[in-house]
Amino acid sequence: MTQRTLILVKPDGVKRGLAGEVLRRIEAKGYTLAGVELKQATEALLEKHYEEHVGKPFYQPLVEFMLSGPVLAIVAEGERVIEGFRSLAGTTDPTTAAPGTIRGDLGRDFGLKVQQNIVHGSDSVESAEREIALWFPHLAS
Ligand SMILES: Nc1nc2c(ncn2[C@@H]2O[C@H](COP(=O)(O)OP(=O)(O)O)[C@@H](O)[C@H]2O)c(=O)[nH]1
Ligand SMILES: [Mg+2]
Repeated sequence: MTQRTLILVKPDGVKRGLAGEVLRRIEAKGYTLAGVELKQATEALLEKHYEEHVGKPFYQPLVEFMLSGPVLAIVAEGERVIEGFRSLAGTTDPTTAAPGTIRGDLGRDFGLKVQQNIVHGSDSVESAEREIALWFPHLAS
């Protein structure tokens, strides 16, 4: 099933110069780039993007972190790319994410209120559609 997913290189990844490394891993896996744009998020956009986390203890720190600099927004395409990119990214906590994954290889804990884990990837077909429409309205299906 050919899918599209929304990937973000978060502000920590962009600041650390890892945007190219993330793109390299997406392309090396064989996925196609359908959209790539450096963007400054807004609070309104993040509230929609992270709607399932509104009200959680890490929500405000997460929003502040995501506003702390530009993100590289990417739409990648391919067979089962949604779960494929989640697998490339690794689990949420970068300290224990498996080596070989983006978060496991490049992320670590800095003792901050929110985990800075370099990338976001949509977690389902529904989230991917919703998130692509938010970040790339012209690519929405
Ligand atoms: N400090 C802290 N940050 C979290 C926690 N859970 C999630 N986050 C942050 O919030 C983002 C969104 O959470 P979630 O959707 O559950 O994880 P993801 O899908 O793996 O990115 C994560 O990528 C982390 O940056 C947590 O328990 N503690
Ligand atoms: Mg998530």
